[in-house]
Amino acid sequence: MSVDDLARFTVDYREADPLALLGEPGTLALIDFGADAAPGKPDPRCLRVPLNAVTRAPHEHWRVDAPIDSGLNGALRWTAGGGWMFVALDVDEAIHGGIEAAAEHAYRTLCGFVGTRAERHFLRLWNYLHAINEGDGDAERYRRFCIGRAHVLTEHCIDRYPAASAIGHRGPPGLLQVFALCAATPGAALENPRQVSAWRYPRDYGPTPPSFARAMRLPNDSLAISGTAAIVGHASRHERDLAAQIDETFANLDALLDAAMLPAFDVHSPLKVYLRRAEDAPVVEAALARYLDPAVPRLLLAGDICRRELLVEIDGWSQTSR
Ligand code: 3EB
Repeated sequence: MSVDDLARFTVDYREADPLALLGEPGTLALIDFGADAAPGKPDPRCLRVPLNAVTRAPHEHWRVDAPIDSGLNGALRWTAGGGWMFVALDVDEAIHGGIEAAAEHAYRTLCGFVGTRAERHFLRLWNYLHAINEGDGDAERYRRFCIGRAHVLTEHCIDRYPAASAIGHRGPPGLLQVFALCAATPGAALENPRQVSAWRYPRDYGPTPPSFARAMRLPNDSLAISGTAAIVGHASRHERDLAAQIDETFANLDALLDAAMLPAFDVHSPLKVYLRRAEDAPVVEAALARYLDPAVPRLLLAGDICRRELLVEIDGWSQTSR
């Protein structure tokens, strides 16, 4: 498939009734947020992310201008249309014997399935794991997750990493959720000039560096932005200083937009802001009001950042109108 054959793809936060959203033509995915162990809806387009919204809780609506196919493949759910694909998997660590093996299983399942599809290019991945900072040093669960993920990506010879986020949830213990946006044409990864590429982090941060790109230029020219925090070079800055971490995070986001030659975030740039401490919401919202146009859609979620000293992380999209 060539880029010109891809349908329009957009992501929005929507307050509407979920049934109405599912009824809209071209609904590729409908994501809602809540750490209570609500049973997933059987519709493969529906995904419950196990993070509580700190303020309002809209739905995240992925849409393409094309008819949708969907299905279940064991525990894996997928929907596809117009050259785009949503694929998601919830894994129970207890069945696999820990986070590292669960990450391997999740990535092996996803890579195996995606490799059979026309939409075989991973563009953007989300990883939500329980108790991400539990364990000390190289036993920390995030580091074990990185080992399992990297193992499978190496096996599948995926060395051009997609954009990603990895956040700790406080939902069901042992739940590892991984989901992705894929497409029939590849994107172009983009790194942040203020940051060392994550896959080149030195040994201090774990035995296997994290496998992700700072951002991915989608084939429709939108930018998928990875989880971005107060990391400069490879080092965390402003330990436990919320206001300074937010400033540094926006310096990183600005540098990324500059590198992508994109203007400031606007109404088409839905952002997620992950807060380690939900009670920081008022301070964070005030800071967001200083940095962002009021039209920028933002969703504050309670979640843990993969380094203990970090209090806030932001990911999101800068979308063209295509
Ligand atoms: C960082 O910059 C913060 O392991 O997939 C951000 C985005 C982070 C993605 C991942 C981790 C991941 O290193 C953490």
